[in-house]
Parts: sequence; C-alpha cells; structure tokens
Amino acid sequence: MQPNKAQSWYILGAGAIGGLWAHILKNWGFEVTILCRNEAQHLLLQEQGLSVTIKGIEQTSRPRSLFPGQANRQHQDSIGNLLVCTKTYATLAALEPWQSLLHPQVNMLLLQNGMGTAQLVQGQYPQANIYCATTTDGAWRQGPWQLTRAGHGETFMGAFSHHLSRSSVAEIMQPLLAASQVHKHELAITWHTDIITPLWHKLAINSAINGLTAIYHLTNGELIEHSQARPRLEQLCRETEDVMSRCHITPISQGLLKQALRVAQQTADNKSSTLQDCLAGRPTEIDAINGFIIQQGAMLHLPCAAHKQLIDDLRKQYTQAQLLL
Ligand code: KPL
Repeated sequence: MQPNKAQSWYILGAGAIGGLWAHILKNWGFEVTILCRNEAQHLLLQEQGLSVTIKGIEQTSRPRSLFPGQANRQHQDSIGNLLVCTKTYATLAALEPWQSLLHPQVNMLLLQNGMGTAQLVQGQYPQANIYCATTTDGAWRQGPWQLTRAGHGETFMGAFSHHLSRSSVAEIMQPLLAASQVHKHELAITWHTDIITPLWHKLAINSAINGLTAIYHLTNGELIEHSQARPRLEQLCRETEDVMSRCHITPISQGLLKQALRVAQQTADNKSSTLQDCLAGRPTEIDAINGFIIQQGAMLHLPCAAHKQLIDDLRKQYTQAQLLL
C-alpha cells in the first residue's frame, strides 16, 4: 500500500530552496518536518524558527524538526512523503540516517541540480516512488535558518520511477499542486508529463554557465563577453546539443546557446551555485551536471572534450585552492 498522508511532508536538505519550500508548505497548511543533520541544528531551528525574507519583509515559520538518533524516534510515524533538496553528491549519505524511518514505498520528490541522482536513489530504494522537480526559483541562505527569496520562477515536477504513470498527476501530489494553483505567486508548481525534458534543459544551461563562472571567477553576466570563457561556452553548448539530440531529447527552443546567454543575462549579477561552492570551499555539483553529459556522451561514443576540459580545470583549481588553505 502506498503511504497516503498527502498533507504531511518531510524535508531533507533544508538549505535555500528546501527552506523556502518548508516555509511555504507550512504556510499553506501542510504538516512540515525538517530532517536536521544533528541536534544542534534542530535546537536552533526550534529556538529561532525559520526566517524567510520575501520582498524585504521577514516572516518566521515554525516547522517541526527531527535529528538522527533522537530518543523518541520509535514513536515516530514512518516517512511517507519526502522532499529532497540536498546537494546531489550528498544525497545517499544524507538519506542513510533516516533509512529505518522511510516507508518502503516512500514518495520522494527530488528537487536538485544536475541529473543522475534519481537513478542512484532508485537503485538504493527500489520500491520508492521517485518524482523529480526542477525550478527556476531563486533563494539564498543568509545564515542558519535564515534565507532570502531572490528570483520568482516556476517549478515543474513529474514522475521518474518506471513503475509510475507519467501522464496523470500523481494522487500524492494533488494537494500540493492544488495549493500552488491558489498561491501561484508564492510557488508556481506544474505537473510535467515528461519531466526528463525540463531536467535536461536546465542541466544543459547549467553545464554552459556554472563551471566557467567558477574557473574564471565571473558573475553570470560577466561570462557573456569574456574573451576566454565565451568560446568555451559556445563549444560546451554544441557538445551538449549533440548529446541531447542523440539521446532524443526535445531541443531547447531557439537553441541552447541563445537560452544560456539569456539566462546569464537574466541572472547577470548572480554568482552561480558552482562559483559559490568553490568560494566556500565546498565540493561542487559539477559531476551531476557536466559529468552527466560526459557519461551520456560516452555511451554514444561522443568525446565531449570541452566538458572534460572544464571538469579537469575546475578540479585542478579546486585542489590547488584546498592545498593553499
Ligand atoms: O541555476 C543556476 C545556478 O547557479 O546553479 C543559474 C541558472 C546559473 C543561476 O545562477
């Protein structure tokens, strides 16, 4: 039997986007529980609440939270619906402490950058009902449990697991989608019957922008005219489009290069998430972005030289930075 408490959501990886969803879902009347990494995080959240600044106005919500190994966990219901917003590379490790609480047929909604993680999660949790989402919403963390909403975009979600129907809206997602219909201005979520297409399109744009901004230390806008980065961006776009077409992915309207430049322009003052990761000394998600394209290309005997060079350059730079610390 599938868990059906559609009004109750657990959130793993409550950083900027996960925190934003926790706050909004709580305001919409859902029962929200944040899965914290440790007791200190949990205590801080319970003490100060989750503060979100939207259009200059700060609001605080008070979602429930849990931390691994909590004494009263045996009285805890199993986790039926889980929104996962962790960094891609940290997903399996982040799920691990909660494994015993996950309902075998847990509904997992992965809202993350890049691609490839859903396959890994499905491998580890074969009975899980996996859904994926991709968003153009923006948010950033000001501090622990404090975040600011940046851009207002749109979110597509759809079924990933082979055993799920893609065409009809999953019953479990109906309350979420219905609430979003009413509060579109807060979070605009739409069901997509072929989620792989928007996931690929977002990945393609990120693969053109993110790594290069980190290598040359540029804001997204500075990338557009940069004498060294721009030709590399164009080559990345050509290679990605080759892979996409051989994988039978619907092409991006007006072409990837035009779209990537448009997004770079629209987010001109942003530091990409990859540059932010590099500056903070965190691992990047580049393996789930450019690495995924290289992997798909390899299966089709496409070399993806520009993507490989990008990962090499980033790795060298990142390792050097680590050595200098
Ligand atoms: O999604 C992004 C990211 O930084 O990961 C872009 C679209 C490049 C905006 O910064």
